[in-house]
Amino acid sequence: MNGRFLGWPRLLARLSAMACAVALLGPAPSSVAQQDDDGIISSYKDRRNRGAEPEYRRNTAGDFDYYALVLSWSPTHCSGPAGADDDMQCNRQDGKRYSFIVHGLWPQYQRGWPENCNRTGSSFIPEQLIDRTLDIMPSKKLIIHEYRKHGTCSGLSPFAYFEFLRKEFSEITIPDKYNNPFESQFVAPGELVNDFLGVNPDLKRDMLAVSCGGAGNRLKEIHICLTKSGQPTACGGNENAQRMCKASAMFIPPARSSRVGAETSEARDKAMPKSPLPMPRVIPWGD
Ligand code: U2P
Repeated sequence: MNGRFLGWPRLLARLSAMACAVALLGPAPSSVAQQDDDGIISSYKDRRNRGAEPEYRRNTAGDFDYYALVLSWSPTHCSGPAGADDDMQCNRQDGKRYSFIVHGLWPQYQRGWPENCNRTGSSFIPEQLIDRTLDIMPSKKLIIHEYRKHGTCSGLSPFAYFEFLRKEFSEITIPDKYNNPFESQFVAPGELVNDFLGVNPDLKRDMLAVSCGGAGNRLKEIHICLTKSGQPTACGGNENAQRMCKASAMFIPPARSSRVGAETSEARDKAMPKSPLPMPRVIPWGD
């Protein structure tokens, strides 16, 4: 029989089968979540801290998948606008210089992360704990903020969290060329990862991620991923390549004790390797 001439009962049966198929297949392709430019599904991004995890898990102290130990390149922070308000780190009177400092130890879900968790016990950070953490996290405001936002989600007390953070940081060897360099450097993100792998035999390539940004693609941070007990482990979706540094070369400003005399274009020219290939365009920042 020709399909165009179905009897009423068969037509109704076909229509209801089609309705079931639509319900099972879900919404039309036009409403499927789109991948946006930083690599996160946009509908997921909007709810990454609110809805990415099931309700019972969300922002529950101690319930997360891995840690990111985040090391910040202090000279980049100090050469940006935030550095102007941060004399302890960026405008030292005692000549002390910072290179990689600890930004935080972040409990992460495979995608997204918990923050500001409720935990039993006080979240007050005693002054003496702040004072003895300043050598690796040189900002009182940062120490308090990081514990409230991330430390509470570790499930650890302030003492235990900062002790763990210090231990994990001390187990990472910083390659020599990133220890208080006097000169500007241009380094590809992959080269920085190789430098770390070279002096940290327990790390593998997928356990590290590099972020950059701002004028001349400055090195901002590296994430080193750890299990809950502090063993190096593969990073998760938060360190997805799309979200990290995509530049072919990063500008790494030198370590300085004060903002005065921020790197000049001559220093950058000196550091720029001579190559017949086009180099990244460096937009001067404050000189
Ligand atoms: O990226 C902007 C800020 O979001 C928080 N962040 C980012 C990525 C990630 O994987 N986990 C995470 O917590 C950081 O917030 P902060 O600790 O600085 O307040 C990051 O700086």
